[in-house]
Amino acid sequence: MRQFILVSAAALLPALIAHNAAAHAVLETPTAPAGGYKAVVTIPHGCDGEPTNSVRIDIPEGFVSVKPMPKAGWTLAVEEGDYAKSYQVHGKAVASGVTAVTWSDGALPDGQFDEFALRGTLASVEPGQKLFFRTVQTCASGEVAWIEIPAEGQDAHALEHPAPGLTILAADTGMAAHHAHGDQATMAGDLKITTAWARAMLPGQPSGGGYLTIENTGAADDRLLSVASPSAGRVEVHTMEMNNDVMVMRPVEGGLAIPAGETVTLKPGGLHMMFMEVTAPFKEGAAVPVTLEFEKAGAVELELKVGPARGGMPEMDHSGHGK
Ligand SMILES: [Cu+2]
Repeated sequence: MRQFILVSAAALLPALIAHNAAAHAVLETPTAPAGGYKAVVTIPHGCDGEPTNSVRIDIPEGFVSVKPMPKAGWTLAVEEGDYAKSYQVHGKAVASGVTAVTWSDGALPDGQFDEFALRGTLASVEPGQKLFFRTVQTCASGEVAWIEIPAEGQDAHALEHPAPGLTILAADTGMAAHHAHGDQATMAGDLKITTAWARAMLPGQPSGGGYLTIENTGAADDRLLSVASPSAGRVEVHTMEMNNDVMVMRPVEGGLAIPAGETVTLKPGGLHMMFMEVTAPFKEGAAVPVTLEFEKAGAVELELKVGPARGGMPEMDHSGHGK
């Protein structure tokens, strides 16, 4: 039987977890790596039954060179200004641009939803960082302001009108760049394991995430059968997918295939190890020992260096690695 796990906001990636998508203004795509991004904010209902006449979205710092999409039946207005700093976009410095967009003179009935879109570039953002698109919808006699921002570690469910949030994902190019500055490998038969790290856990977070890259340099398929750690009562390998704005994690059943000649990457926002029944929350700078049990390569022991709770992986010195 398939097991589905709906993650609470306090779990692995607190930022990724969406609220009730039917009731809140949300981003259609709530996770993205640095680079080009299309922000689509969904307005789910009116103000206390009244139709929505205008929608204003504040552009968060770090989302630059923004262009709004015009909508038939709505008047489009943009506000421009200086950014908090200068960004490099395609080799050029960009220091100002669109800071807010308003679509007005429209009439979106309470019983219907609509989407308001912007394109731009996510610049100078770090994996794990959150950007909030404060959104205010105005009706004839009231407004709904989706402008609340969760405090560090706070569950977004606790907010009545959370601002639509975007979580920055690690880019593959970032991983490659990291390898280039000296990530050493743990070898086990034909398997080469690199970039082994875990995220520091926030107070109250029930489970922790761990990541690594496994390259099968041999001619035979292998399989990661299980993971164990003295730091956790149970460790599972999970897949992670967005499904209607809700992050769904599922245990990988029957082991994780490591096909001959291929590389399998566990990283934030995708495949990951999940540490449950954790004895003490992972602290940045510490190491989490793990034993990986492979079908062919056998048992492999290594340590995951603990990086920040948010943001990218740690700088690794690998002094604690077996080789
Ligand atoms: Cu998980």
